[in-house]
Amino acid sequence: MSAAAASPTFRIVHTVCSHDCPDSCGVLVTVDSDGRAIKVAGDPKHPVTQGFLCGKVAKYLDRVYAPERILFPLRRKPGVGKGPLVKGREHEAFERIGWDEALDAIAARLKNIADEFGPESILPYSYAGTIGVLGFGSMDRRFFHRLGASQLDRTICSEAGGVAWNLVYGKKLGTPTEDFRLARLIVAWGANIHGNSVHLWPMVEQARRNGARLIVIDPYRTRTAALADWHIAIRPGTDGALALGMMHVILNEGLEDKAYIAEMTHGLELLAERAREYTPERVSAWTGMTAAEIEQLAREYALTQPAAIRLNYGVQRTENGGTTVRAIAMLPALTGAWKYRGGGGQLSTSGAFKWDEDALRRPDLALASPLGRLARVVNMSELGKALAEQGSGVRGQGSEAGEDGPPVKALFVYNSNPGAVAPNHNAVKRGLARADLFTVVHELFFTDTTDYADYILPATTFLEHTDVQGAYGHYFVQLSQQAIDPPGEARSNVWLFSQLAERMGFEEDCFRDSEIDLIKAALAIGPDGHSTRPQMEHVTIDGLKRHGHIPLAFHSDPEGRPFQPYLAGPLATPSGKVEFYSEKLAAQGLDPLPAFVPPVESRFGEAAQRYPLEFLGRKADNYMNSTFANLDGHRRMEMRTRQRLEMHPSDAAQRGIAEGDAVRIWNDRGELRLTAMINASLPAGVVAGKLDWAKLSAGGANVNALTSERLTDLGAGATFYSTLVEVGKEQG
Ligand SMILES: Nc1nc2c(c(=O)[nH]1)N[C@H]1C(S)=C(S)[C@@H](COP(=O)(O)OP(=O)(O)OC[C@H]3O[C@@H](n4cnc5c(=O)[nH]c(N)nc54)[C@H](O)[C@@H]3O)O[C@H]1N2
Ligand SMILES: Nc1nc2c(c(=O)[nH]1)N[C@H]1C(S)=C(S)[C@@H](COP(=O)(O)OP(=O)(O)OC[C@H]3O[C@@H](n4cnc5c(=O)[nH]c(N)nc54)[C@H](O)[C@@H]3O)O[C@H]1N2
Ligand code: SF4
Ligand SMILES: [Mo]
Repeated sequence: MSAAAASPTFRIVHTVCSHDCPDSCGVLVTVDSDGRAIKVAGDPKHPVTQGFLCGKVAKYLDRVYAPERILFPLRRKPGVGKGPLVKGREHEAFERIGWDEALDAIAARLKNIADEFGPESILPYSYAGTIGVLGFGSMDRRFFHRLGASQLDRTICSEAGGVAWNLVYGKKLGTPTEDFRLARLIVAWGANIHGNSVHLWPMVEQARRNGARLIVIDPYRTRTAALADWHIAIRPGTDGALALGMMHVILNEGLEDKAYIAEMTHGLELLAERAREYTPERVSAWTGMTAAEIEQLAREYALTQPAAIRLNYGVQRTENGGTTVRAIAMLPALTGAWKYRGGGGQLSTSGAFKWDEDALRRPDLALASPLGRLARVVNMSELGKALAEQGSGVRGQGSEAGEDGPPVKALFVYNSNPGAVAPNHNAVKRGLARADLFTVVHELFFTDTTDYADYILPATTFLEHTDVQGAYGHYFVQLSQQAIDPPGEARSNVWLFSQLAERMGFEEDCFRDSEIDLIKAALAIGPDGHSTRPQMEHVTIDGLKRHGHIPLAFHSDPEGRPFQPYLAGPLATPSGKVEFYSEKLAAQGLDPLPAFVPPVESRFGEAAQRYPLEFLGRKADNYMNSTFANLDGHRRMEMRTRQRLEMHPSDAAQRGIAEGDAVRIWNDRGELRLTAMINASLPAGVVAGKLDWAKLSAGGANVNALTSERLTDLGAGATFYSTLVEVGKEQG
């Protein structure tokens, strides 16, 4: 790279990987004199990126310059029905049109639909195709607020865990990623570090070189689990019981940190009374661990400091996921692990980034919409219900009118591939196939979702637009600068919604804001050029341009003190303390203390009589949810387990299934066809498959054909990992 930097014919541009990953890597893009990106590399100066990229993004130019990228606006040809298209031949269903024609036609159609059915009949659907602050939610939110479109409750990923963590600590902060290297014990609790946030791994390795142990709690033997000192293959959805069992042992044996508890926490006596119910013997019957193992884990956790728990979002994708995260989050407060640098825990660091969201998203524009108020809210994890035929299904909550509001008549998808990632795929598919539903999709590739679009608009990669970004796995603000021109007529999310606003006749100046204007709004840049947001007062646009990344203020304490969250109060909870007991939950009529309630869709539920196997439709190590799954190079890296159903030898034997057999997996919601792969490291009764594109899978269905729209106990999130199925050998 230094040779390239020295050469006048190359430029190196600082960008930020905007995929939905905790690591938010600084990415240096080398651009040649023709304006073509020729290399991507991890920023060696970024303390978390440390100069390397994950396997997915190391091959990023395969995605940027993929021959199958969508380069022009497209319109469905008259008479061509909506539904799965053959990969590589999607073009045949669409005709190329110009941007002007596309924008005019879409604006006109949205106006008609708003007039006839009310603007709430328009549903934006977006998630984390990009987690850049602008790309994720800025001009788009302004546009939909002003229009009066339904609001989307973005619950599909992290809501249960986020709500739970905030109930305990008030804010999503955690042990700095760099400090994990100082831990003596690391517990990866439903967190696939090696696959999903690989930049934590070097810290884990360094800690282990200094004698730390790594314990992984995951029903599936991930790469992380295979490398652990102790892999606990817990039964899905039973982690809450384990956390309560650990509390039982810790309190029983007096291993709690009385000083930290007295100074920093609220409700220990009540929690202790609750924890008494969770004897190791009871917890053993749920989790599949022995009572001795539960005791050993509790003792090792409480007696080793610094001890750090890496949670991430795996455990909260179960019906009881909110309470589970709440219970686990209490452990470092019980043992005082926060007091030791390198100890504590991390679910997410996102609470540290206080962007000026009101300035960026302008919810006040809803007052200028035909509704004159904020629109109703529709839960994205219930898309199937929201798109059900008129007169049925969930229509949404939160409308001031107190009614459900109109059926969804238009769906505007960007930053997401609901045709692959949303739960209850068959219900979603039925909705998307409705002839009366007007669907626009802003995308880079022909996905499971674009197959149902009336219009497809070409979108950009993070190399092709400017953005600013925080992270949910570190504490650095970063500027992502546009490195190359977008190919063809691809355009960014900001550009698209600014243009659409103009066609709709929205006259507010804010719709003409440039990317830099929006970045200034997000940072609330003051008259002296500095951000006025907490912990970002030292951040300037020039500084970002110069350095690429800037640590948040508390992370780089001027007196050199390392950042340790929850060391001193008051916290942002109602009591100002770490809350073992939550008056807030009590006021909502909910259990103020954590308790273990087995998921309905688990071996402990009634449905297990018909569907006795617990199914985990997991993420792929070499894709990003459904992103990259269409690229040959990435698919090759997934070869070993792609289109496989992994099952325990005893479950296979009971069904006469052998390695390599074609199997059918089904429940009331759908079915799936995969190839059996025997895996003795899974708990008996648990089977596992992987998220892929439906249209690239046998039978045109992916794992979400089996998952349900049931919601989590807190946060109304998706419950991908609470799914029961039966499996049989394919005949003939
Ligand atoms: N390579 C890659 N990286 C990614 C992603 C990707 O798809 N691929 N996705 C990104 C996104 S969107 C997110 S949210 C993060 C998420 O990162 P993680 O939080 O790590 O999320 P998951 O992979 O969903 O779940 C982690 C692990 O939880 C396990 N698990 C499932 N049920 C249970 C349970 O009941 N108890 C316990 N203890 N474990 C359980 C799964 O087997 C899985 O290995 O990763 C991001 N990074
Ligand atoms: N069975 C099962 N289902 C799951 C999960 C699971 O573990 N198992 N994980 C869940 C989780 S944690 C999450 S976060 C969701 C993720 O769901 P999504 O957020 O939908 O994630 P992706 O599958 O990555 O799809 C993002 C899409 O956005 C597009 N995109 C990228 N950048 C841009 C851009 O700048 N503009 C526009 N307009 N589009 C862009 C990409 O090409 C891609 O097709 O999936 C959930 N679904
Ligand atoms: S996906 Fe994650 S690990 Fe990979 S480059 Fe992007 S931020 Fe880094
Ligand atoms: Mo996610």
